[in-house]
Amino acid sequence: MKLKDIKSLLAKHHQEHLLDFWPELSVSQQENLLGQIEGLEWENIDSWVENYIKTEMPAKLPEKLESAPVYPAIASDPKIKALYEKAADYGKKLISAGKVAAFVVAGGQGTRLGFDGPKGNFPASPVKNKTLFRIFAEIILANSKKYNAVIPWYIMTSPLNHESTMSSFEDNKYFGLDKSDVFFFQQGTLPNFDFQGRVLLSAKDTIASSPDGHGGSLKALYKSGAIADMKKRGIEQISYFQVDNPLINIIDPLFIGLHAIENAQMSSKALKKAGPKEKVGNFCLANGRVVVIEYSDLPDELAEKRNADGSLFFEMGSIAIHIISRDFVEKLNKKGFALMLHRAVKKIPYINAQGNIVNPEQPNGVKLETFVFDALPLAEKSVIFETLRENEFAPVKNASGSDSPEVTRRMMSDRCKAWLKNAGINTPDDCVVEMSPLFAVCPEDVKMAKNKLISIKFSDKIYIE
Ligand code: UD2
Repeated sequence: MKLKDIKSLLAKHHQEHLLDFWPELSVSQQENLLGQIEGLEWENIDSWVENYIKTEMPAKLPEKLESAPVYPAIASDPKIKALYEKAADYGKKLISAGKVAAFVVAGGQGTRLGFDGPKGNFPASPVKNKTLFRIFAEIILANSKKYNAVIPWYIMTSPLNHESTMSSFEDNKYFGLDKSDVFFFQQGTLPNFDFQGRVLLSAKDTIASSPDGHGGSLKALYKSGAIADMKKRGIEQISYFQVDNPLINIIDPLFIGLHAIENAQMSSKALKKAGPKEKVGNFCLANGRVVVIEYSDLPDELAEKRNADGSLFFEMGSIAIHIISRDFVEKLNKKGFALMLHRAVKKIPYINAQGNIVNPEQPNGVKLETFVFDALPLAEKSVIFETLRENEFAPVKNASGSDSPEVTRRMMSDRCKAWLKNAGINTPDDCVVEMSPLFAVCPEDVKMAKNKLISIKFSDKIYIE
């Protein structure tokens, strides 16, 4: 585009200030800025400004929200039991046939934890201080060995941490994985705005922007060639998880099989919320489709609503674990789709009219992002499968208190102890246990290896490998 055309485009959308420092820029800086301006979604900017930036639109809730049907964690009904057996067998077949990939979204900033660098580098395990990335890599490696199949791992980063994430894999020799089975790609970004709807500059030649949320993964998977790579490898199902949860069972045959048998396009794991306002999304049903309403968007009266037996009406929380069919992602992208935007008011460093960098002490603008669970209602079929918190959810989010490293480490150790107990081995209360995923990824693995455990003397800290 010529400069003249750019100027009229900016004028049309009230963003002329983006060229305020034009005369001061070098030719390469000018080119850089023009490229960024051309890359903005101009067809959407005015509606974003009207609908998300200038005013805080209350979240639009569907008119009628019902609670969503959930497959229970523990099957007591014989029919469900039989279905679970069939599903687990089918899941194992898919994994063994190399049809399942792992996918972690790791593009977030992790500001709450106060950890410098990619969150995946956070040392999370209770005895060996293994990083989150190492734990996930070992879970994937262990399952590849168990099922004698390649399980490729797709890792979404963002411009904030792409290089540093790649280097931590390089520096650690891919944590034992085959480099050719690890695929990195970056998510997209969205511009940041001030409250008047003006796109902010973070430098005289740079538009302030931030990652477009984990919902951006559905487009980035396609754009990056990850979906094409999966297709080439024969991958049918994608196991989606977040970078903060080391208790994740990345390759769960039962969940994978249930999703596939039910012909679902996008399925979710859920757990019973710790209380009406736990900070997780709420599974609901609207117009026959599964939707997740984020905790902050669910009005108190609905969050507190109870069934006759006293249980919460919306009792199932989303823990951001999904199986997504490759085909679903491909179709969405081929026909075109847009997830709704969510607005976050933030302190955003910017260049003021005098050309100085300002680090605001109060929120001064809006960041926009999309959430992956907003794709659930786009799926014709979606399975929700309950899991138990102690088995599968111990995210590292805050430096202290709930969802802190301390809680995560305790839960990791407690799960190992529960698996040992299940195999008939009791451990002292004050003993901290860590198991290498290469030793066990599920209680049955521990039972099978029981002979190796008999001679272990449990001291205050023990690592089983
Ligand atoms: C998320 C869910 C919440 C619940 C909880 C479980 C949202 C809005 N809420 O809360 O319902 O399931 O997790 O732990 O998602 N990420 C990216 N790119 C981005 C933004 C995030 O890759 O642009 C990744 C990030 O690296 C992390 C994950 O998404 O792996 C979750 O991000 P978060 O920490 O912002 O989500 P949180 O804890 O608010």
